[in-house]
Amino acid sequence: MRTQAQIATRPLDDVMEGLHATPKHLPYRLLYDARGAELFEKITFVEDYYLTRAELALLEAQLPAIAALVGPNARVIEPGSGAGRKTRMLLAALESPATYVPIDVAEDQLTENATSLRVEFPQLEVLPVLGDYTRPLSIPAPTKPTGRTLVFFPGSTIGNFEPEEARAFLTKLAHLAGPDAMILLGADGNANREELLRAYDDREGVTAAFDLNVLAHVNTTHAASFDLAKFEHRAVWNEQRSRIEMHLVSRAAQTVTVAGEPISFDLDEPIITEHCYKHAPATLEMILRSSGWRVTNTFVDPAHCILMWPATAEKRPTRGWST
Ligand code: AVI
Repeated sequence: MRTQAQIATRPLDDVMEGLHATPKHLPYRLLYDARGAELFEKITFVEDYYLTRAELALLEAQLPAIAALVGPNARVIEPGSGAGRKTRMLLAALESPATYVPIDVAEDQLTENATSLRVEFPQLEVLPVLGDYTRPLSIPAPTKPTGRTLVFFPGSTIGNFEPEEARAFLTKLAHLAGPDAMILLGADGNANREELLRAYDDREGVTAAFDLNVLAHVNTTHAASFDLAKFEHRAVWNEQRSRIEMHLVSRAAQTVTVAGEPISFDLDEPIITEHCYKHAPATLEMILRSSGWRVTNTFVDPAHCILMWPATAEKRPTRGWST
């Protein structure tokens, strides 16, 4: 009989590979299990996590301009749709949006969100896709004609990718979305160490709970023996790479079993669980351009350096995802 750990083949490989590496790391997507998705949603309301608040305000201010660029009957595709607060604002501002395709790994949230959007926007066709948007996916075709396709990718999630991965992902989105499509990309360009450390290690402890939950997740899915009390969440500003990192630091020299294998930790040894690049605006704009997107505008919140870019796709053949 196969064990639970053997069944989870791909994540197990990622986990073991990461835990044997130096420094140790875990794939960041593991943070977003059902509990993690809930905790992340809670983070977006935390006072110290300025990103969501600032982006919501920027989006609200720029929505009329965005709606004018997108035009009527749009098909909106949103990788990593989450709870959909920004989506609702966008859909309400667009002129008769036709189709909405949310893509997410959190099944309960995806289903609940789709159900409530169908009630809130009765004319909108909602076509949820359950899956990891960094992997090849099939996007359902709309059943009625639509106007422009808009890929909505706010929330600084692009910062969670390595720069080369970000380029590959944005290129894939350009292929998927087609020649006349648009993207609305939101990212945080803040490089203020103090603000970032506070945002990623908030005083309410929500980010710490979110980070530690990854160990509980690995305990269940990979038959591991992490004692959460023996690890501590830490936010670290990596100035050289211009990124904020989340570390889980071992409070003791200890050995943990993961899928039957012993993994040793020194006192103070970290596991890197997530990083978010805080690219300078010009850097991210260059990544967008080299991924097949023509930047049309840049909207900025100068107080926190939150940016949104509407950009238009250039024509390329489809690769990676299909419709
Ligand atoms: C989803 N992502 C953009 C968040 C970020 O800011 O990197 C995840 C997060 N991690 C800790 N707090 C928020």
